[in-house]
Amino acid sequence: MKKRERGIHETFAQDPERADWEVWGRRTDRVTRRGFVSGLAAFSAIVGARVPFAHAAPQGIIPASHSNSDAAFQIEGKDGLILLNDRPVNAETPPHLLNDDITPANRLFIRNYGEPPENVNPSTWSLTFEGESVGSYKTYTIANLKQRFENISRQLVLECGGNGRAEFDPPVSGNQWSLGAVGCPQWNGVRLKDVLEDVGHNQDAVYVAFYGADTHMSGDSERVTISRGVPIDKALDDESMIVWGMNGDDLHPMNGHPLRLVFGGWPGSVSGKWLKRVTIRNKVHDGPKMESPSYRVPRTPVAPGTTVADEDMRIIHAMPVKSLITFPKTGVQIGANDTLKVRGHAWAGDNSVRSLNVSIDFGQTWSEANLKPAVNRLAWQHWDHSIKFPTTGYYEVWARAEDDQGHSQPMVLPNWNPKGYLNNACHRVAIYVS
Ligand SMILES: Nc1nc2c(c(=O)[nH]1)N[C@H]1C(S)=C(S)[C@@H](COP(=O)(O)O)O[C@H]1N2
Ligand SMILES: [Mo]
Repeated sequence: MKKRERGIHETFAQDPERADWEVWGRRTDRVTRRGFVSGLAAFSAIVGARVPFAHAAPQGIIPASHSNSDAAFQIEGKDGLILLNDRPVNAETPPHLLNDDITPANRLFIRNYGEPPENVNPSTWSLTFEGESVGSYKTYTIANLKQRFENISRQLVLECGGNGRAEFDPPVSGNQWSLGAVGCPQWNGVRLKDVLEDVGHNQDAVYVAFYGADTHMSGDSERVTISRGVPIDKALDDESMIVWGMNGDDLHPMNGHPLRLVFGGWPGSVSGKWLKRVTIRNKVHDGPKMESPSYRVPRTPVAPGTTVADEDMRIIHAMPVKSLITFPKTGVQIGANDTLKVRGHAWAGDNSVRSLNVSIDFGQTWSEANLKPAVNRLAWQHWDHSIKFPTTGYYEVWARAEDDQGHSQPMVLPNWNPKGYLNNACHRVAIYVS
C-alpha cells in the first residue's frame, strides 16, 4: 500500500469509531446524499435537464446523478476503489466497477478494524480449533487443510453489514459506505463443516467464532480487533468455507491472506480474515464486536434517532435481499433512439432471488428483467434488461429484487437503526436522454 504523508484521519486518530464519520460528514458530496431537493424546478436545475417524470419523483429525493463520489487512492492490487478511511484501511467499489460476474480481487472492497499482519508465511501458518465445546483441540497447516479435506470453489456474496450506511438520516457513526461494500468472488478452500467434523464438537455447541492475526489500532498486541461468530447451524452449512484463495489466486493481503472464513450471505463481519483460531462455544460468542450495538438491530422498528437499550437489540443473521445496477455507470448520456441495455446483480442472504424489476418512472410502473439462476447457492444472480425511453430528458433507472420468500427491496430507505445496518434500498442510476 502506498503510505500517505498524512492520514486523512490524522486529526481523529484517537477515536477511530468517530473518525470516518467526522471526515465524511464534511464532504459536500456525501452530505448531498441526505439533503433535500424540494420542488420540480430545483430537481431540473440540479440534474441540468428536463425531468419527464418529475411529478412522480418522491418528495425530497436526491437525484441519483448526485449521490455518488469518486475520489481516487492507491493500494497495490486494488483498482478504482474509493477510500473511506486509511487508518485502518476501508475502501469500497463504485457499482459500475462491480459489473463482472465474478468479482476480481482488485475490485473487492476492504473493511479493516486494524492493521493486517505483516510478513505472512503461508507454509508455516497454522489454524487451531478450540473452545469449551470442541471435540479435540487440533491445529492444521494450510497444506494439511488442502490435503485432508475436499477442495471446493464457490462464488459467495460478501457484504458488509453497514453497506449503505451513508444514507441513514439522522447519520450514524461508522464507515460511511454507500453501495460498494459488497462483492462475489469465487472462493477456493474447504468446507468449514468438514473440518468441524474432523475436530468434533460436543452436544452443547451453539456458536462457532474466529480470531485473526490483525493488530489493534492502539498498537496493543494483546487487544483483539474483532472476534465474531455464527450459530453452529450456519457453521455447518454446505457453503460455509475456510478459504486460502480467491478466483484461483492467493487471497489479497487486505482480504485475509493467507486464510480466512467466508459465510455467504451473512454480514461480512463474521467472515474472519487472517484466520488463526476457530473456537466452538457452548454459548453465544462474546468476542469484541459481538456486543450491542455492534452488528445488531432493534428487535422492533424504532423512530429515526432513537436510543435503543441493549436488551432490545438482536444479532443480525442473514442479510436482506438487495441488487445493484452495474451497467451503465450513473450519469451516462444516450441518444433518443438508443436502446439501453442495463445489467447488474441481485442477492438475498440465505435465500435466492425470485425476480428483478426495473422502473424508469420513479416506481410508478415496473417491468421484469431477465434474471439468471445462481451458479451455486449463495452466489449473486445476474440480471439484464433493455430499455427504450419515451422522450428525451433526465431519467432514473431503479432496480428492485424480490427473494423466494416474498421479501423485496424498499424503494427508498428501510428502518433506521442505531448503527446504520441493512440498508437494502433500491439502487438507482441517472440516465440523460438527448
Ligand atoms: N480479522 C479480521 N476479520 C475481519 C475484519 C477485520 O477487521 N479483522 N473485518 C470484518 C468485516 S466488518 C467485514 S465486512 C469483512 C470484510 O472483508 P474484506 O475486507 O475482505 O472485504 O471482513 C471481516 N473480517
Ligand atoms: Mo463489515
